[in-house]
Amino acid sequence: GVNFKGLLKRNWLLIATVLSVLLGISLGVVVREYASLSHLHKQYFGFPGEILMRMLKLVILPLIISSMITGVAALDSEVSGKIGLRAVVYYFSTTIIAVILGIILVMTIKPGVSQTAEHIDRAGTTPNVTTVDTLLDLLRNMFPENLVQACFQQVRGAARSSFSPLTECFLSRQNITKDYKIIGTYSDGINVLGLIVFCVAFGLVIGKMGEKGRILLEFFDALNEATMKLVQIIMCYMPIGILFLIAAKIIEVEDWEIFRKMGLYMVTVLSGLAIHSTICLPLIFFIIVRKNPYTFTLGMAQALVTALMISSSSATLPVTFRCAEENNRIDKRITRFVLPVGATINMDGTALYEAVAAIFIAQLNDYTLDVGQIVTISITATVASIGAAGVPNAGLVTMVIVLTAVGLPASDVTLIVAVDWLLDRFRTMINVLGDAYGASIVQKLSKRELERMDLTSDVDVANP
Ligand code: DAS
Repeated sequence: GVNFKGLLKRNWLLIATVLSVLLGISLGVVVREYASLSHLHKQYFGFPGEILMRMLKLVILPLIISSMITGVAALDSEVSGKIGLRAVVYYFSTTIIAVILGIILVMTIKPGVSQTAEHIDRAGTTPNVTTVDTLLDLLRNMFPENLVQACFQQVRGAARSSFSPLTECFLSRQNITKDYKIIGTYSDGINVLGLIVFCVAFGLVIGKMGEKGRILLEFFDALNEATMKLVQIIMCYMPIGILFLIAAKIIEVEDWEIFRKMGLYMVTVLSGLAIHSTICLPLIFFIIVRKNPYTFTLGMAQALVTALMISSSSATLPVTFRCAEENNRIDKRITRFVLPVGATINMDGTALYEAVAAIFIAQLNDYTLDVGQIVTISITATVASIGAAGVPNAGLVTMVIVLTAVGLPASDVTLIVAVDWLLDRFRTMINVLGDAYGASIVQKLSKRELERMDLTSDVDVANP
């Protein structure tokens, strides 16, 4: 028979988290109905959740640095090159599949055809961001000019001047500070992409240094272990944080009516995400890894719930690590290398969402798209998803690129802002799931290299 006690013991955190989500929702509904809280009190109410977010964000920096450096240094440069290439191929192909799926769905369901844009409020003016700008920005971010600065929020003049009144308005509505960088991969003030590029280079060099490099490697390895221990402690606080996070959100939302108006659009996005995560990704996983994909998804449950609650791939990263390594037993040499990169550039959910939203807006405007424009949408949606940081609502902001590329009024992102807080959660969840599947697939494809390394290396730093 099933050992219920054992099951309960092993999954207590997951069970507690799911319960706290349900409890949080009910608490939110009750407080909303029976108590009228002032703005200040609403803020106090969300405070325990705020602390959770702060703790998760806190560990991002040491986690990314230590895991990337040890991840790369533990492999030899030839092997890490191969693994990196495999990861990138996986990221690209799954993102494109997600985009195509989104396009097919939005063209069949046609959520925007029955209603016109006039029915939904619009405001703002057209900003001016081109695909080239985005790509250049992405490259610039890869090469930070100052390592310390890359760990802080940093806004470059050039990018700043391309902010439009709309983006400004959007940012203030989302309570994002005015200086927040729109395009690129800044995640809560950390230039994640820049750090990743630096750590890869640094790790490669350390790996080649032999005995002398060993001290550094052991240092970062210890840092990594210590950080993961901290994560374990933070996770114990998670149920409480999440309870108040979701309750506060429910109390705060002003316009529930909009969900009825935007129903079909939301159904399109959500069914796309559902199909991608329950059919497309599992199929690819099964073909390559030959294991039950749903057991794998279940192993990621804690990370998925976290992503759903906090809408940020970067802040979920610590939990993603734990689930991938502890529950799904993915090799640390792979996760350390593949997960941080995935959380930054691999966003299937975001790409799908961007394609659907762009075509939805075209439909609202009675704007017929030709084949060339649809291809443009698929390419720019992919670029926009790579460029989006792993923070809440990032995908909505990079939407502007997709819209301007096909000549739609970029200000029309305001049409979909109101429901974004909900869609954001779900697409972030799919982003995280895609990263995890990716790590497992890359591990399977790199089996031979990993086995060869096990034979040759005397002491295994990654898996002591
Ligand atoms: N919420 C972001 C993430 O962390 C991306 C997005 O806004 O689409 O994955």
